[in-house]
Parts: sequence; structure tokens; C-alpha cells
Amino acid sequence: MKLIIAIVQDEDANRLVSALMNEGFGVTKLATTGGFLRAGNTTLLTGVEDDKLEAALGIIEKVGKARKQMTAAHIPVSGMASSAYTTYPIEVTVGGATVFVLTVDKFVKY
Ligand code: 2BA
Repeated sequence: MKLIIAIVQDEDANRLVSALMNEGFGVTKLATTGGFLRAGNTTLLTGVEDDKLEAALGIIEKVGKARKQMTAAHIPVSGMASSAYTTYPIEVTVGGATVFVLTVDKFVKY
């Protein structure tokens, strides 16, 4: 058996929990904080049988993988009142999953 520890962005967490549970995987969701940014992220714990490991990792990759997304940037218009802004589209990277896979020595439920 393996234990997958997946650290993902909060915005991906609920979709990832649902996707894993829909495929029959058990999930524990922890509210965590990244050491570098000191910002909230989510850590998911999933225990899987060895022959299901790649299927679970595939779901995590599909849902949590970093991808490009268009968003609107708001910039002040120079020479105008301070409340005047213009918007233009910019591409940002969202998502991303940091994944550890550990071998489980023993798994019991009491
Ligand atoms: P990622 O490398 O994608 O890491 C995302 C989050 O995954 C991290 O959040 C941390 O919570 C966890 N994580 C990553 N590697 C880990 C490891 N080896 N052990 C345990 N947990 C780990 P943050 O620490 O807040 O980092 C957010 C992002 O800031 C990182 O994204 C990376 O792009 C950047 N970053 C992290 N440390 C950096 C550094 N020393 N210098 C420059 N950029 C850094």
C-alpha cells in the first residue's frame, strides 16, 4: 500500500477530493500553509493499493496540474483621476500539485 501526500492550491482542492472519491479513493483533506509564501494551501492524504497508485496519480495530475489561464489585469490610467482603471487580458499560471508517494508499512483501522 502507498500513501499519497498531495499539496494543491485551495481552489483545486474540492474538485480533486470529489474526483478521487468518485473513483472510490478515500481522502483526508488538511488545511495547510506553504512555508515560502506563508499562504494557505491544501494537503490531501490518500491511501491506495499499489495497483491503484497510477490511477490516483492520474486524477491528481489531471485536476491539479499547473495550467495557463486568462484573467483581467486592472491598471491605473496615467493622467486620470486615481479611480480610473483600464483592464487588459493577461495569462497567469494557476494550479499545480506537489506530490509525495510513501510506502505504508502497516494499515489498520481500530
Ligand atoms: P511549489 O514548488 O509548487 O510548492 C507548492 C507548495 O508545496 C509549497 O508552498 C509547500 O507548501 C509545498 N512543498 C513544495 N515542495 C515541498 C517539499 N520539498 N516539502 C514539503 N512541502 C513542499 P510554498 O512553500 O508556499 O511555496 C510556493 C511556491 O513558491 C512554490 O511552488 C515555488 O514555486 C515557490 N518557492 C518555494 N520555495 C522557494 C524558494 N526557496 N525560492 C524561490 N521560490 C520558492
